[in-house]
Order: sequence, then structure tokens, then C-alpha cells
Amino acid sequence: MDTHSLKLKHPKTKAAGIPAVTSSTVHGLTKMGVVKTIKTLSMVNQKEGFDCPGCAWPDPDHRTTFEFCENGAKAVADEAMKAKVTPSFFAQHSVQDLAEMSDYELNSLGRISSPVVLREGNSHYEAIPWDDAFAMVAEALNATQSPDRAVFYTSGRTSNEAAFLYQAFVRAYGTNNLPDCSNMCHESSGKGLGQTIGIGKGTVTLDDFNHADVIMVIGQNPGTNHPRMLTALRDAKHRGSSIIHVNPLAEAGLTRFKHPQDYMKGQMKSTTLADLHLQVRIGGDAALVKGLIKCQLEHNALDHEFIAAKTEGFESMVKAADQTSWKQIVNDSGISEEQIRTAGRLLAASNATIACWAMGLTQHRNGVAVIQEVVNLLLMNGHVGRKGAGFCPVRGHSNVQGDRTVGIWEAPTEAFLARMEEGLGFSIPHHHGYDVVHAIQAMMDESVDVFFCMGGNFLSATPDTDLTAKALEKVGLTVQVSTKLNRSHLVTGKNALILPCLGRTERDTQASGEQFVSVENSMGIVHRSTGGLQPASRDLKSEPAIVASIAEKTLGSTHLEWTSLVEDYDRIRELMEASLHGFEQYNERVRQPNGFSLPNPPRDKQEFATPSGKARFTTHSLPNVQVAEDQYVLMTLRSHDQYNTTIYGLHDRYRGVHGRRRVVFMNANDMVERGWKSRQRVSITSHFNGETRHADDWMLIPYDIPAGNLAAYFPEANCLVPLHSTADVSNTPTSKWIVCTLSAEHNTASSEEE
Ligand SMILES: Nc1nc2c(c(=O)[nH]1)N[C@H]1C(S)=C(S)[C@@H](COP(=O)(O)OP(=O)(O)OC[C@H]3O[C@@H](n4cnc5c(=O)[nH]c(N)nc54)[C@H](O)[C@@H]3O)O[C@H]1N2
Ligand SMILES: Nc1nc2c(c(=O)[nH]1)N[C@H]1C(S)=C(S)[C@@H](COP(=O)(O)OP(=O)(O)OC[C@H]3O[C@@H](n4cnc5c(=O)[nH]c(N)nc54)[C@H](O)[C@@H]3O)O[C@H]1N2
Ligand SMILES: [Mo]
Repeated sequence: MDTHSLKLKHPKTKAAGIPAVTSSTVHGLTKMGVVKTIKTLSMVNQKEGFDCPGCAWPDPDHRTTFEFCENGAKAVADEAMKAKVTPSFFAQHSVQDLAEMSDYELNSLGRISSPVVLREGNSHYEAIPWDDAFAMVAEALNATQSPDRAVFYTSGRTSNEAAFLYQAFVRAYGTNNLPDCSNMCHESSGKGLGQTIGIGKGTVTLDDFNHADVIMVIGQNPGTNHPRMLTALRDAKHRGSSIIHVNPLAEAGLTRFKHPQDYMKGQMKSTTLADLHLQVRIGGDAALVKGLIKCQLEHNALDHEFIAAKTEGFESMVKAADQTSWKQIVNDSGISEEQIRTAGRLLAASNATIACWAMGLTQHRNGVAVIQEVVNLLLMNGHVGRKGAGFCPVRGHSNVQGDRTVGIWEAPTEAFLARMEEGLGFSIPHHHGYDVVHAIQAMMDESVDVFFCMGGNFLSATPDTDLTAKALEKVGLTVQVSTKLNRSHLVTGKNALILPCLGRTERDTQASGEQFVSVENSMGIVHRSTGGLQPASRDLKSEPAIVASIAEKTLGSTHLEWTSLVEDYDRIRELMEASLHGFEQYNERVRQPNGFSLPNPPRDKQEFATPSGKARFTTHSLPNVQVAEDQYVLMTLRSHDQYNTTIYGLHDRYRGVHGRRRVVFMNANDMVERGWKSRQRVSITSHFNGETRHADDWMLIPYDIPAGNLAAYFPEANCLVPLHSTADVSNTPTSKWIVCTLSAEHNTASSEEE
């Protein structure tokens, strides 16, 4: 579909508003029809409805009738669409034919309606009865020489109940090979916060936004990826907060924002959100934050009492900041000393600061270190466990945080395992398993016989697409539990199964009647999600039911009564209560209208579960951000018309790009220097440890991006991300730091602009 011609418009400064309302309704109407659109959208994020599968931003206590955003509506419409992919469709289209389609086309084919199998040597998927599919998985799992030759991936939409049962099965089977999308996402936040404040999660509630003096939004594009966050920012702004936006791009939502519901009320004014945009170079945040730390020291904006009583490592952190020169800070961050000082003054005068961040910090070589610099900055003035202050890593997938809480974790702590063993009543392996990058390497090394995916799109989401494809093809059996068709169904192991499951929006009926599931949002609140729509097909099963059947077939009832557990999800929750910290009276508390908060010692009591019991200042040297003369640094990001690897359309409205996704955003002066015009066709070569990776057929777009920096869309650019270019400590692929060179293809550059 990328053959469509590229249209460029002026990038938007304003997010949401009427175009957003129209866009979400159009997406709904074309995919679901009128009645279903109204019914579905009115159930999103309501106390009795389902949790929006769009993102993990929390719901306000007082919800409006339509508590969703443009992109949440797209996510819902996409799941609830009418079109179906049936076994007869597979009979007509070979895997080869399907592989010719774009991601956009594959997704628009609709919901997968029945289980199908691709047998070794065959060209087409064919129908398979559920029981035979379960038997096939069990047989492959029982045939491995060691349970560690099986790997079990999870994407972050899986409910707490499904995820808990799944990890119980995987551990009963005998491995901790539980990689998940988090390894590519907020793993750096988990590690960075865990080591310093003793919990790998954020420490703010939604209400804190009402009390913050300064809110920093670093390396995050909420206008597209967390639109409901803009409402919280707008309200904060109206109450007098200042917002500092740190980003190589001036993302639309942060420039100006208009709430769709204000249009309805006839209030036509939009809110200017960011008071200050610091246009940092890609990877320049560590230098910038060092500068801000220096400013706090100069202003003596320190909470001496808090530092003395509750922290350690302050002196060496200060020494490291003193030793860093302003010259290096300005040079590495790309921001003037004056601008950094302006931000520094805002922070020094603040009684309550919140720092929000997402992939712009985590997907870097120094992802953990840079987050710990942000921790240093806030700890200096005691901005944790105080009203209106704290850390806010804004999560991606709607239940990615919950999945980790309930056990989707390849490297669990001993304390976690001990509690889990006690609750489950059987012993589980303690040696750590593979994360995403290690899992790909293990497949490459032919050390994996079975690869099971609970949701997601492993091939397209992971780095080094060509290498990952080769790795997957070495596996004996790959299994995908999915709702929609994607590329991971087309590049498979020798045998492959697709097991279609119910989505968030759909009614889940088990032996005891209709069930609900639970999820945890970005702020640690656990609440119910109840699907209300008729399932897309009669032949779908819920994720917990799929897990239970496979467990029963593989292990029998030696560990748990798997079948009985799924008859009534309350039984799964009882087991969770016994096996997890903070889930006391789970069945009761999860039924409260707004759910309940998990314990968060830094937030609740300014207590830090580190070895010393103190919050830790840490010291880091600045990363090397120099590249060779002819090289650029490329970041991969999301357009406004996609959900990770699911492509809804070819437009990136806020950035003014329409009709094409293979584009590269480039600084206009850098283009002039090379003698290139808008729409110049280029190929990209990435460089890492003497290796190169190559991708053709890109078009340049002049954009307001720092000199030497480039941006392109994920997942198209993933083939350029080297598998072993990962963050220290968290092993997250460096999707925001890809060193590249460009070469002109054949010059079809045109000077026309719109
Ligand atoms: N509609 C929609 N919503 C989504 C998603 C989606 O695909 N579509 N995905 C979900 C998921 S799983 C996640 S994790 C989140 C992702 O949410 P984001 O993290 O907002 O997503 P990205 O598009 O990766 O954008 C990263 C931002 O970081 C900036 N950036 C890149 N490099 C740097 C850097 O070195 N420094 C700084 N300061 N900034 C940098 C980019 O310019 C961009 O604005 O969104 C979630 N919500
Ligand atoms: N270059 C680059 N790579 C990246 C990133 C980046 O910024 N740049 N971001 C990374 C991040 S933050 C993340 S989180 C990962 C995302 O990695 P994944 O979570 O693996 O990918 P998704 O695209 O979210 O998965 C979409 C698929 O999930 C299935 N699905 C949807 N809903 C359900 C459901 O309810 N149940 C089940 N079983 N399946 C369902 C559908 O079949 C759909 O095709 O990608 C990472 N990869
Ligand atoms: Mo993510």
C-alpha cells in the first residue's frame, strides 16, 4: 500500500479537537457499523465496561460517558471489526500470497475465526479442531529434552488472570523462559527505578497531576500514544503547573491541545501545554539532566532533611555533576546553557515536580542510567512520596504492568519465587530464563524447539527483522494466540499454529457463567474489565481457557486443577491472592467500582525497599554521543495511525505526512548540505560493531529535527536495529539510537510542496 503517493502538509501544532472526533467515528463506522460503534464506544473505560486496549493511562474517578480518545477508539474498532479470516480464506490464500501483503492489508482482513495449522512442507494453513491443536502443543512440549528448550512470549494486553495462569503453567512445566514486550519497552524504567527507589514502577497517582508545580514530559509523544494524558496535562495547566517538554521533535499534543468535549460545550479556546520545549539531540538527555542537576545545586534547591534521612550516595552524585563541564553538557545535549538554566529555575522553584517519560529514554544504550539521572534530579529536592510529585514512566500496552506484577518475568527475584511457590503449592525453577533478545539468539543457535506467543507480533516488534525471521524458521513448532493476522503468522517454525482468542471487548462465558478479568494501569491501580460484545466467532476461546487446556494436556492435573480454575475466574484470583504480594482479598477488592491500589512504598510512605532501605543517588558518566562525519543517528517511532505493529492507515496527521510510511524525517540544512530536496529517495545502512544492515526505498522529508538526527517509523525500520545493540542492564534494543549512513537511490526528488 506504500505505493500511494506521499503528501506533505504543515505539521500540526494542535492535537485532538474536531478532527480527532471525526477520525475516531469514521474508523468505528467503517469497521463496525453504526449500532455497534455507539454501543462499543460507550462501554470503553466505564466502571462496568472494558478497559481500553489502547494504552495504560488511568481512568479518572469521575468518568464522562465517552471516556476514550481518538486512538483508543481506533484500537477498539480494530478489534471489534466485522471482517473475518476463516479457514476457507486460508484455503484460498497461500502463506506466500499473504506474505506479499503489507501489514496494513493483513490487519484489515479482520478477526481470525478458527484455529488453523500450517504443517511442515505445506503452503496453506488449514482448519484444526481445538483439541487436536492442544494435543499438538502438548506433544511438542513433552518431546523436548529440557523445558528450557521451550520459550513463552507475552504481549502486554493479556489480562492478569490469563497471565497468572500462563506463568503458573510455564513454571509447572519447568522453565522461566518468559520474555515479554516489556523487554523492548519499559524494562529500562523497571531496572532504573528498582535499583534506586526499590520498586520498578511509577510513584504518582492521577490526582498528583492536580498538585504539581512542574511536569516534565521527556521522550514521549502523548498526543498520539497517550491522548488521555493530555486532559490531565490541560487540567494541571489550568491550575498553574508549568510543563517542560524534552524531545527532539516538537510533538503536536504538547504544543497546543483542545479537548474534544470542550468543542461540544462551545469552548473554542485551546490550551498551550508546554511552557518550554527543550529540543534535545537524540541521546542528549543524560547531558541535559546533568545540567539541570547543576542548576539545582547552584540554587541550593535541596531538601537537606530528606537527603540526610532517606537517601545515600548524594556526595558522589554531586561530585560527578560538578566534574561535568557546561561545555560538554551544551555540546552533547544540543541545548544552550541559557535554555537549560531557564528550565533549571522552573525546577528549583517547584514544590512538587513530576517526571513523565517513555520510549525516548528507555530505548537507548544508557536507558537505565539516564532514568537514574532523572531519579537523581527529583530526589535532590525530595520529589517522591509527596503530593504532586514523583516518577511517571508512562506504560505502553494496557496491561503490560499487570503482566509483570503477576509473574510474566524471565528474571524473577527469590522473594517473588518463594511467595509464588507457597501459593501454588509446588516447586518451580529458580534459574533465570531468556528475555526477548536472548530468546532470538537461542532460536538462532537451534536451542529452541517450541516457541509460544501469548499475543503480540514477535517478528515485527523485535529488532533485526531478517535475522529474527531466520531464527524463527529454525524452531520446530511456533504457536500464536492472536486476534488478528500479522507477519508473525507468515514467518514461522517448521510447524505453526494460530489459536484465535477473544478480545477485551468481547463477552467471556465459562462454565459458571459470564466472567470479567482484571488489569493494572500505569499507576498501579488494579480494576475489572468486562467485555460486552458478542464474540467475533463461535470458535474463539478465552486466553485463560487456552492456557488451561494446554496445561491439562501437557501436565495432567498433577500441579493444579487447570480446568476447574477456568470454570470460574474467581478461583484463579483466589490462587493469585495466595501467590502474590499485595493481592489480599483480591476478589472482593477488585469488585470495588474503581478497583484498588497495589502497595507502593515510596509513594505511600517514602519507604525504599533497597538493600540499605534508602533511596539511592547514582553516578553515571555521560554516554559517548559522537558519530563519524558522514553518519546520522536514527530513532524509530510511531505514527498517529498505528498501534505498534498494527497499521490502521497511512497517515501521520499531526506530523503532516500522508499516504506513505517509508519516509525519513531529516533536518533541512542537512539535506541542503547533501544537495537533496524533499522526497529524495535514499537507502539506509546502519552500522554496529563493524556489521552493516541495509534497507532501500525510503523518501526524505525535511523536518524540524536536530542536525545529524533522523526519524523513521517502527516496524518498517526494525531491520536496521542490530540484535545485540541493547541497553546496559535492561538489554532493551536501542530502537532510538541507530547509527546510519544514507545514500541517494535514483533522484526522483521533486520540489512540489503542499
Ligand atoms: N495510538 C497508539 N498508542 C500507543 C502505542 C501505539 O503504537 N499507538 N503504543 C503503546 C506502547 S506499547 C508504548 S511503549 C507507548 C509508546 O509511547 P512513546 O514513547 O510516546 O512512543 P514513540 O513513538 O516510540 O515515541 C517516543 C518519543 O520519544 C522521542 N524521542 C526519541 N528519541 C529521544 C531521545 O533520545 N530523547 C528524548 N527526549 N526524546 C526522544 C520521539 O521524538 C517521540 O516523541 O505508547 C503506547 N500507546
Ligand atoms: N524499532 C522499534 N521496535 C519496537 C519499538 C519501537 O519503538 N521501535 N517499540 C517496542 C515496544 S514499546 C513494544 S511494547 C513492542 C510491541 O510488541 P508486541 O506487543 O509483540 O506487538 P503488537 O504490535 O502490540 O502486537 C499486535 C498483535 O497482537 C495481537 N493481539 C491484539 N489483541 C490481542 C489480545 O487481546 N489477545 C491476544 N492473544 N492477541 C492480541 C494481534 O494479533 C496483533 O496483530 O514493540 C517494540 N518494538
Ligand atoms: Mo511498549
